[in-house]
Amino acid sequence: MKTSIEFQLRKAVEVLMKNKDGNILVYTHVDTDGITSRVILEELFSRLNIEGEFKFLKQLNMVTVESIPFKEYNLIIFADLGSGQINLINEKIKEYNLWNSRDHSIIILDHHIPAYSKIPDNIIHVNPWNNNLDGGREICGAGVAYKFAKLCNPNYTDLAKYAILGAVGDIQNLGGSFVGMNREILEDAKARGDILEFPDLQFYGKHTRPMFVSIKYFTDVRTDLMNNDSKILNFVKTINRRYNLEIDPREPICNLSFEEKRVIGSEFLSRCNKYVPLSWIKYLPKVIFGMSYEFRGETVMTPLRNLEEFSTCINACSRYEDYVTPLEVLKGDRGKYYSRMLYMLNRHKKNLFRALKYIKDNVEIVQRERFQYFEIEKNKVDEGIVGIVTGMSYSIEDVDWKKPIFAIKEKDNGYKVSGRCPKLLTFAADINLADAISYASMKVGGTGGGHRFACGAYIPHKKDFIKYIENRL
Ligand SMILES: [Mn+2]
Repeated sequence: MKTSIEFQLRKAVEVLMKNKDGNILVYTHVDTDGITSRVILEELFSRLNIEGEFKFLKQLNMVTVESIPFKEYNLIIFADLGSGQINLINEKIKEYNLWNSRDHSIIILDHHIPAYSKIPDNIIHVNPWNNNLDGGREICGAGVAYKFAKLCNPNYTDLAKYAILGAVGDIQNLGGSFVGMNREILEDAKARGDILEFPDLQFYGKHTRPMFVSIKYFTDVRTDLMNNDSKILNFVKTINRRYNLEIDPREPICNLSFEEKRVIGSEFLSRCNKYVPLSWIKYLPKVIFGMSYEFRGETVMTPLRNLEEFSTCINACSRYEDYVTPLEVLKGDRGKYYSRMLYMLNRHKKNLFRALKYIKDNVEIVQRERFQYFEIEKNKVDEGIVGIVTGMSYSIEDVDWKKPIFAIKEKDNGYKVSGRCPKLLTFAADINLADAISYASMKVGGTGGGHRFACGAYIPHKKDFIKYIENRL
């Protein structure tokens, strides 16, 4: 039965208020959801006149848990991380004799699948999965942080927009729009006039790319238009003639009228029909049409207007371990940090294209019955972008777009693995990459997890790893 996270949140607020004047340390994760969680909590603290130290934590594991100063703080908050490693935290609390301590508390505000652990009363664990809510779709880390802030003061709905950006970063709107608690949070942001929601095409780059480029790199369904400029131009020309329109394929999608988008979308849909198995056709509208989310306060045709593109800007920094730049831009900087973000975005795009070219030209795609994989040499492709590049590999002819794909990248001590799956396949087939990768990586002594459609792992050696993926997927 679904219950509410409110009860645990109330306890968390009580604990925060009790420790208002104590030493407080906040750890947040480093992706879009983690950084937006931090913005929400920093803003909350400043409004409540609470002093706190804030730190980013890329990964909580057996090594990094040692550096957490549990004894030195009255309250430690983990946001967008902690649930999966709750037993590590628990073990440390025991080791330091802080089990049920009155002077040391921990609050976890997370949405990742929790590890099971019997926890003492001084650990407050807020997580939708504990209430049978879907933490992959209904609320993200920043969403939990937002609910926490709103419980402190119901007028803080201006923070809702960050929670929605966090949810977009975690692709919680995979089905085309937001559901569950995300929907409520979205209504807060809309009521505030901060976020616009409207039906749109599901192509990437609606404010920053010419429309033909958005179509060119659409990989959720493989048609003859993929990577083919002249076919796309013909496609638009034919539509213009047939519907008596004057759509300019060099314009970004945001400049199309609703009617023009509808025509482009339905013509694209009927083209896709020819390329997908019969039983998948009914899922096509979901990958072509969906809701767009935009910050009303940002300028159109900039990379900050559309939330998906904003999240790319954050990744363009955070994937290279620069977390301060997106943090400052989120807090309003449009000077020094914003310029740096644009520079990083440009560099990021170049890196992605270089990495993709390397894979296209140098790497063999190994086909298995239900999936495919490739290996990346040690000094090729930055570790932070392996996952993104794995997803982009669907634009390579040799990659079978109807099967999941894994990339195995060699590191100094082991391998990083990323798995991706075409959107259409996640709707049409019962595929769970997170489950497969966490099983296979555990079998070889590593750790892994993620979502049904995107996953990652670190493994010490790759022997038999593929076999275990094969067994489980
Ligand atoms: Mn998250």
